[in-house]
Amino acid sequence: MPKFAQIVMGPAGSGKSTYCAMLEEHFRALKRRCFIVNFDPAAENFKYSVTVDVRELVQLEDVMEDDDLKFGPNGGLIFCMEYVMKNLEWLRDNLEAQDDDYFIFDCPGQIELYTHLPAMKQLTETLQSWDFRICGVFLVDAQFLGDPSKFVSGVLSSLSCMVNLEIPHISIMSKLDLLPKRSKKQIRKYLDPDMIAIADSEESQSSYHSRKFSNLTRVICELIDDYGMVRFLPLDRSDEDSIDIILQNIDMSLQYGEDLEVQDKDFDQDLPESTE
Ligand SMILES: Nc1nc2c(ncn2[C@@H]2O[C@H](COP(=O)(O)OP(=O)(O)OP(=O)(O)O)[C@@H](O)[C@H]2O)c(=O)[nH]1
Ligand SMILES: [Mg+2]
Repeated sequence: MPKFAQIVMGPAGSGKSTYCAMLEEHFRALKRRCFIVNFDPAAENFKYSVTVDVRELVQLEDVMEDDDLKFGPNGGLIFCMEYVMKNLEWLRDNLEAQDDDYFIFDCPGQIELYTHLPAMKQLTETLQSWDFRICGVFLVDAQFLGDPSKFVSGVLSSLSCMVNLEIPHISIMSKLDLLPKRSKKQIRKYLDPDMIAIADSEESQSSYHSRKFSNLTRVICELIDDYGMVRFLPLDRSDEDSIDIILQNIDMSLQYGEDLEVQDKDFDQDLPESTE
């Protein structure tokens, strides 16, 4: 039987850990089981129950206090992640020790991990080699997506993660509950965006002092539009349906439940024919 993993990624403070806590609650309501892996060596407080904790292997604080290493917080985190990659059998032992098969990885917020460093790619490839079906879940804070130029950079960060990891990928616009009602309505146009209209909008045109950059934005928007690869799912803490829709989309990418259906079908075939 395959195992399943959501790899929860995104910039610092985008709401990754809060999303994991919301999922835990939602799974409980659905009477489904999931295990959350804290994959952030710098994390301190948790709003969910941690089943596997990477800090048992390596902690950012120890790395920064080490007189030989002398790392600052960012270099220290990269060191930690490289250390984890060299010790993946630790992860394997800890995942195998659990008696269920659905894991959620709460990852650190250093954006370079998702764009060009090898650690996340190594993680996802290794999980796949252990028979995991995985889905990348990339969160971007809605408050930073509200105007065209910021939106383009949010889209590009999510895209660059998708291209780097080459796994099924879901982009989430998080913290919608923090937006005032009027902005909430406005931001909906960014969920399934018409990139060309966004590039040509007055708002976009007037946000650049230089024609060169507004033209560049248009070309980038056209490219994104051609590939049709960007769609954000909204995450609104005040709306229970939003987490449900997100989970349904992820389940579909993971093909979660299909094996169960096959088993049910096999079981049905074994039943004696109805005598009605
Ligand atoms: N209102 C609201 N606040 C949120 C939401 N998601 C996160 N926050 C708040 O935003 C802050 C950062 O959230 P985290 O979940 O810790 O973000 P993170 O992406 O895990 O952060 P790092 O791990 O440090 O990169 C916290 O104060 C959260 O309470 C949300 O959906 N709605
Ligand atoms: Mg976090």
